[in-house]
Amino acid sequence: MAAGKREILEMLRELAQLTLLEEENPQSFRVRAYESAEHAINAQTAELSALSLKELQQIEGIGKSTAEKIRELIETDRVQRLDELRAKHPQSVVALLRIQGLGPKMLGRLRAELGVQSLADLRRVLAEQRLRGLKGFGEKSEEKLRLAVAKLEEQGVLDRSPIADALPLAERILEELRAVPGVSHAQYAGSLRRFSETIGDIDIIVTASAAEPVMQALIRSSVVDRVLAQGEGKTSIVTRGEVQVDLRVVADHQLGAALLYFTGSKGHNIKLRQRALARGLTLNEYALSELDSGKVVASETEAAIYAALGLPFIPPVLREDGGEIEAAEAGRLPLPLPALLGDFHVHTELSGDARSSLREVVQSARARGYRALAITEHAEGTRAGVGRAQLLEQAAQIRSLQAELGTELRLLHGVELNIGPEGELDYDPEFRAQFDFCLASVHSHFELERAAQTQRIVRAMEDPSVRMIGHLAARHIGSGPGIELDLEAVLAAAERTGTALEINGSLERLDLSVDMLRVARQRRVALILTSDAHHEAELGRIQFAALNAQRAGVAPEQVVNAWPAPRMLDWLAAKRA
Ligand code: DGT
Ligand code: CA
Ligand code: CA
Ligand code: ZN
Repeated sequence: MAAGKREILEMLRELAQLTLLEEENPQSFRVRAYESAEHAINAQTAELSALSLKELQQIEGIGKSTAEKIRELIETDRVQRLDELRAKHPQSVVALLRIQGLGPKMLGRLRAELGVQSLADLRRVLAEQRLRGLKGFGEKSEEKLRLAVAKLEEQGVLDRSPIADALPLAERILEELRAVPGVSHAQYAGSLRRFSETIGDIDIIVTASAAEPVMQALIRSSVVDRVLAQGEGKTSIVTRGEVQVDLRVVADHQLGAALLYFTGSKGHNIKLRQRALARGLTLNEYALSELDSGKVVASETEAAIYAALGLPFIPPVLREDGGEIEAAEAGRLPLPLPALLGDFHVHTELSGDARSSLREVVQSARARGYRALAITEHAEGTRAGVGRAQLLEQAAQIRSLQAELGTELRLLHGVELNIGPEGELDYDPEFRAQFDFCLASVHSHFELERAAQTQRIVRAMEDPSVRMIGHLAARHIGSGPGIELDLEAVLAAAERTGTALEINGSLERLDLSVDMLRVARQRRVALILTSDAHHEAELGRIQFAALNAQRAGVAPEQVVNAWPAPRMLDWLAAKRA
């Protein structure tokens, strides 16, 4: 099968990453070229395999050498340059780029001078204190790196995949498996379906008329590095990115039981089995059956199995240690959020790192049925930030768009301010006061200590322009552990100042985290779900924020964009307390 858009995008992404390692220079011209080609290809709607070398080069953002590689991929299904780079930079090295403060340059030196080729090697040279002996390194930089590794270890993410990597990978494999003749259903289970932040391995359940072709399709997938195990109706592989995938193929009538079993969690399963036994039933991955006769009571859907156990359907995101079963029995399961009516953290192409036009973003918001939308570019303090003149121009554009739209969708001209180390904000108070909606977020100085971090956030909340704090912990799941905070003090300040806290739906962030939300839901603090979209198609990420809120048991009453439109619009229009 000829390479399509997805394969081309993957190739460009991998080329950018490996070239970064090769050249050891974050400013590399070639890395930039691959990244801009990725954006250019992403925006294409034409059938790419039909484009000639010349036509590819005519696309803005694609140069000759990149166009050649795209044709090479289309024609031969591989790219020589990529194979060379893969041979020189194994996945175990690429994975080290996740460590905060370990850039391509430093990594290059660790490899050349200390032979570091994997996380295990890095741990060893840190333990042996060998970094401090290198020219230009000292005890301090060694200590910093040790801390970064320890923090990731503490989060338990070093040998797990961040959900931002695992989810798209799983979706892609599902798409390939759904195309296999005879497949009636394909879905992921396990920790991914429970929406865990990090994923040990990906579990996939498929129903099909025959198992063999499905297992063959997985083994032949271009994501596969090696096959780990094969058995009757099950196959495990490891991807080139070192992620394990467990596939099980079952019959249609077993789908519910298989999904229930392999979604887990283990604690949830154990409690369910005990409950079954107490009713003279037995539950396994094939069915819920009568203990004595073996007669099947339910197996086709999860809902039927729960019902036979005297329970309502328990959403996967709530299946944890078993406490949710008692809650379900008592009718105390958290309610799902109603339809969301607005998004208050969205970038357009004016921000240096975003790609859709204002009109495209607005169109997408209308299609989602939103009643309010805040456009919030990065403020001038970040690299991708926007200056005053451009923001004023945008304000005028938004006003005229609003006139076209009428009252169907309320547009807010907003901005995402940066919180400086002392809580200082971009522009000046008068300029900030002109915006309809300001959020403020931490994008730098992650290393400050807890008291200073708490202080800077509280200061930002005290500014009269700030309505919401963006991604409070400022973490990147799997790479940046985020800032230390006195959460209670921050929540108290949020209550006192009436500042809302964001639940950021970007899979890299999911911030506030579930753990923080469980504390925040005890307080009178307003929460706002956002997509932090950098492309119109990313507005849908707000659903990930909703899953996080649901996991934490956040009540709809606490969520501004889950309120009825008039109440939400009133809150937006209100002057700060
Ligand atoms: P992970 O992969 O570490 O992120 O977490 P899970 O929950 O996906 O765990 P995994 O892949 O080992 O197993 C998937 C599900 O299968 C798990 O959530 C529950 C079920 N399961 C696996 N092994 C056992 C077991 O020994 N006992 C029970 N009751 N359930 C199991
Ligand atoms: Ca798993
Ligand atoms: Ca598994
Ligand atoms: Zn943002």
